Amino acid sequence: MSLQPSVSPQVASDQVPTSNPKVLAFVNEAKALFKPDDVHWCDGSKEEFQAMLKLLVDCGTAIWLDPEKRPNSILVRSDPVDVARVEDQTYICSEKKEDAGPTNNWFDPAEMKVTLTKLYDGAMAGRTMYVLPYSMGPIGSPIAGNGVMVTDSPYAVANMHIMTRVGAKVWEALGQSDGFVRGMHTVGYPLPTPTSVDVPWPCNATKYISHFPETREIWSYGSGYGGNALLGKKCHALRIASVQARDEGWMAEHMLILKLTSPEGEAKFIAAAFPSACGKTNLAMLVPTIPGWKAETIGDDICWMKFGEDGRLYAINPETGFFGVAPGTSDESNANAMKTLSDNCIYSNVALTDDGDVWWEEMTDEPPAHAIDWRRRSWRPGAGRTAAHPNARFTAPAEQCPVIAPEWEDPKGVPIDAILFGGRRASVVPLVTEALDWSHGTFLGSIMASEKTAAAAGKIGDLRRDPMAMLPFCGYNMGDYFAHWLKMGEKGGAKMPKIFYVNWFRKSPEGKFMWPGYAENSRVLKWIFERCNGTAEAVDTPIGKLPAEGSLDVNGLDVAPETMKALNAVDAEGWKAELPMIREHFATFGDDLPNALKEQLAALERRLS
Ligand code: O2Y
Ligand code: MN
Repeated sequence: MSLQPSVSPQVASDQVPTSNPKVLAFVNEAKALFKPDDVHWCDGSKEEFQAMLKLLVDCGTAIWLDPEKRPNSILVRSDPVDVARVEDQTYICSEKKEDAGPTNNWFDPAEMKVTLTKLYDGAMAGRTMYVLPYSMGPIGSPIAGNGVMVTDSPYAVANMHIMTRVGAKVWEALGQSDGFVRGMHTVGYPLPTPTSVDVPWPCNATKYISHFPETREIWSYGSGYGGNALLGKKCHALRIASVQARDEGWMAEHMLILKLTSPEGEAKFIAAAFPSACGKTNLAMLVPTIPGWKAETIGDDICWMKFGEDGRLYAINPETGFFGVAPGTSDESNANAMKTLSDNCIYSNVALTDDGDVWWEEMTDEPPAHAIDWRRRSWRPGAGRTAAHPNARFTAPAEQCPVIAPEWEDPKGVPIDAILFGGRRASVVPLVTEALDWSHGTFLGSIMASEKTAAAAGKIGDLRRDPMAMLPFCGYNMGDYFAHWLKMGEKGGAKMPKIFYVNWFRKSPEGKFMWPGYAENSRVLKWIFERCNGTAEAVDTPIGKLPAEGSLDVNGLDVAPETMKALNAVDAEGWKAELPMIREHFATFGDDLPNALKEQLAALERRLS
C-alpha cells in the first residue's frame, strides 16, 4: 500500500458545547490517554460532513466519484487486512465470565483495560480526536439511547453522520445526565513526529473490539472498518443495548422493520431477524408482487422494542442510514436500495469504473469491460477474482430511500404485529411456520440456523446455529437472553406479536431453489398479515401452524402446485434427524438454558413420534 507524503490535514475546534461533567471527564481522560494533537467536538452539521469527505479525499483514503453519476459521494478503499467485523477479536468483558456465556469471547475487564491502556497510550499522536455525541433513535424518544464516542477516524465520523443522529440536540437531550454509552475508538496508527508518514488506510494488525457491559463502555482498537469502528451500530445498538434491554425490560434485536399495507389501507408492522447476509435489506425494501399491497421500510438491521402504555411492543429503528452489503444489490434484487444510492453516499471496497462510477458483482447483467478493483488494481471480467470485496459496503441515508415509511422517525415507535425468524435452509424447514405461542416462537428463534449455500440439496448440510441472528451480537450469556425473551412474553401476554419461522431458500432434490424469493416473499407476508387478523387458514402440525391449502396467495405465480405442496409440508424424518443436533446445540448453554426451551424440545419430539 502506497505511503502518503504528509501528515493528514486536521479539522480542529476548541469549542466545548456541553458542560456535562461526566462527558467532560470522559473526554479529558481520553485526551490524556490518546494524546491527540487536536480535539474536535462534532456538531453533526452538513458542513462538518462535507469537511470529513474532503479530508478523506485529501488524505488519499477516498476519491470523489463522478459528480454527474454519484453526486457528493466518495469511494474508500481499506487496507486488505481490515475489511470486516472481527469476531475472534471481539470481547465481552463482563465482571463474571459466566455472564458472557459460552458463545462470546470473555476477557477480564480489568486486565483488558490494562492491555488496551498500553495500546491506547499516545495512539492518536499526530491526529485529531473527534468527540461525537450521537443518539440511537429519534432524539427524545423513550425508546432511544445516547452515546458519546471519541475516535481518530474521519471515516468513522462521516459514517456515523449518516448512520446516527449527531450533534447539539444530543447534548441538549443528555443535559447533565450520566446516561450515555462511552465509546473509545482508535485506528492504532499514531504519527508521533512531524516527519511521520500517514497511509491511506491507517489501522493496526492488532485488533480489539471490547465491550464492558456493566459500565456501558466500548473500547475499540486497530480497525477502521464497519462495525468495528462505527460504534453506534453493532457495539452499542446490539451488544451493549442487549444488556441494557435485559436490565430494563425491553429488547434490542438484530431485525429489520417493515410496514405492510393491504389494499384496504390496513397497516401492520413486521420485524424480522435473519443471520448476516441473508437478505434483510432486500426484504426491508421489497416491492410486493400482489396487486394493491404496499411495503415500506422502517429499518434494515436493528430494532429496539419497548412496551407502550397499551401493553403492546413498540419498535424504533435506532439508525438513520443503511450500511448495506453492495455485492448482489441490483435493480432486480433491490431496486429501492439502488435508488437510495443516488447521492451523498460512502462506498467502501467496491470497484471503480473507468467513467468514475462504482460497480460490484451482480450490480449489472454485464460487468464493465474494465475497472479498478477494491485493491486499486486494474481488473477485467475473467480476472479470476472479484472486482469488489465480498463485504464491500454502501453507507446511504435512510431518508433517501423511496419507500421509507412516514413513521420511520416517530419517537413513540411502531406497534409490532409479527416477528419473523429465518435462515438459509436447503431442506427440512418449510416456507413459513407460525409458532404455537410466544414460548414456541422463542424456541424456533433459539434453534435458527443457516446452511452453507453449497450444502447438498435434500440432506442437512453444514449448519451454523445463530439464535435470533444474535450469535455475534448478544452482549451477555445467550441462555439468559433466551430467558429474557420468555420473560418478555410473560409480561406482554396476549398482546405480544405473533412469531413466524420463514425459509426462502429451500432446494429441490435437483439442487434448484423451489421458491422464487425476493419480491415474491410478499405472498408469505400477506399470509402472515392475514394470520394476524385471523382471516387466513392454517393447519396444526407437529412443528407449528402451516398454511392450509389455498390460503397462500399464488395467483400469477409460476410455481407448480406440487412444489407449493412440498414447500408447505412437514418433513417429519428431516425434523427427527435434526433433534440430536438441537440437543447438542442446547447443551452448549448447560444449566443456563431455560427449562421452557427444554420442554419445547421434548414436546416437539413427542409430537413428531
Ligand atoms: O462490520 C462490517 O463489516 C459489516 S457487519 C454488518 C453491517 C451492517 C449490517 N449488518 C452487519 C452484520 O454483520 O450483520
Ligand atoms: Mn446486521
